[in-house]
Amino acid sequence: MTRYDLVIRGGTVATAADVTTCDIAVCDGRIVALGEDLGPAEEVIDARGMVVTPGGVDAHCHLDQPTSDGSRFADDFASGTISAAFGGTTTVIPFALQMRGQNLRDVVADYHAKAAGKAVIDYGFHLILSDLTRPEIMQELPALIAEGYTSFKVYMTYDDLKLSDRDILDVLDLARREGAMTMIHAENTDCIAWLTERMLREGKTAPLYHALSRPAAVEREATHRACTLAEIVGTTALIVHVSAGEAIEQIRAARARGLRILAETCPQYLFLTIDDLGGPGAQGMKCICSPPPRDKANQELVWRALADNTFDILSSDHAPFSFDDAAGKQRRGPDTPFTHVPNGVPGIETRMPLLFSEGVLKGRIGLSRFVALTSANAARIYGLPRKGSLAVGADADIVIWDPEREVMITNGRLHHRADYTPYEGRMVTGWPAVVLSRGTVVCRDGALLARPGQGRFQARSRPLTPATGGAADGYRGRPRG
Ligand code: DUC
Ligand code: ZN
Ligand code: ZN
Repeated sequence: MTRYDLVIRGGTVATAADVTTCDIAVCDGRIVALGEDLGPAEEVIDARGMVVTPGGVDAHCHLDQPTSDGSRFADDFASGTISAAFGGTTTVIPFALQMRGQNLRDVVADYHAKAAGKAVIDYGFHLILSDLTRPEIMQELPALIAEGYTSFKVYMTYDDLKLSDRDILDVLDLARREGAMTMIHAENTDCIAWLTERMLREGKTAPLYHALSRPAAVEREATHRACTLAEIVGTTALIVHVSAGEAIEQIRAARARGLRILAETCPQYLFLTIDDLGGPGAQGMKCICSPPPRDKANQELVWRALADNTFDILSSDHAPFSFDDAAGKQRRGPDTPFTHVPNGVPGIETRMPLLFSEGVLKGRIGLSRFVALTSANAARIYGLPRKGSLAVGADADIVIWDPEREVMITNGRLHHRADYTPYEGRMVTGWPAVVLSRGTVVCRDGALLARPGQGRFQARSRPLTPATGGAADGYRGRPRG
């Protein structure tokens, strides 16, 4: 009789396809059986009364990313991945940022050095392409894609990152030829610059004006343009951090025209609103991110699009800057104009618990949809076939949730290095009790059991369609000819 390394017994086991009650057996870091009364095993975890899901895949987060304005991201690959793990995420795909003038080989080498010896969970890298002026940049991309960097992000705004539409067409075309995925940050840069200048002339520098300088129309126009560029090239693209109903409409309209546009949203668009930017004194800076949180009506539209399969992925866009820090939000003190406040909110640890509590337990989405949004779809879209699933052969990246645990989110209980959470004081129900990465317990009941360096780089394959809203598995029948 097989003796397993581990059996997780009797949990409510949820995948993107279904929910059932069974045991899960693990050997050598992989799932080897699902069924009833599995055993014997070296270790048994009693999961009766618990919910068991694949470990989360956070496909949009910023760790140890260089900046060009003297601000500093609070998390490196140690604190960022520890925080992710405590929140149920077992794979992260942060960005390897190309600073202008850098060649991509150097970028990738830098990020491997940042992550190796630090990450407690598995990781891959998306490339941020900010400079295509030298022909070598585009020439080195096919080899990098073949080596497992199968996705890249392009920006339509930010002076030090943005590409022209023409450059984005080139990137999309290369992605089409090579089978890679392009992620697009869709905001109209000239509109933002024009509105910002007008606000500064009028002395409007408080955090709230950050949101007013980037209204939904700015995102709507850029989303339309991003879809159009993908249409012209005849390829797919993924619109990241969608925040507004008007942008959601563009995505639906593009799909109705037959385009394969994928879409991501983030907790800040489900749980924060523009009112959070208008808080007292400097507090509103804590919620400055781009695109900005919108009003209540837009928040509701984002929830609906999450439930009706418009969104494929929920990522954190974890971009942690401390509040009380000269290299963080208040770079020029409490009156720092919004134009000098680094953009981003921390959220790598709260992403899954917030959606579990307010999405699943409040009946807005089902458990399978939760799995699709937080792990399965990202695993397929970004080429991680062993992640995001509880099938035989998958990596044993598993979260055992205590679905009844009531937790007040406070910064003190989180593990990122930012000095605040935008969700301070919020009550949630359900929290990860045990988190496993490739069969090894990373966190159990609030204790970290992993050592830095345990996480492995994941060379990613080419994208597949998401588990919901398309052919899920890439199976095309028996190979012919
Ligand atoms: N917006 C981004 O595009 N990236 C990081 C954080 C943010 O708010
Ligand atoms: Zn972005
Ligand atoms: Zn981002």
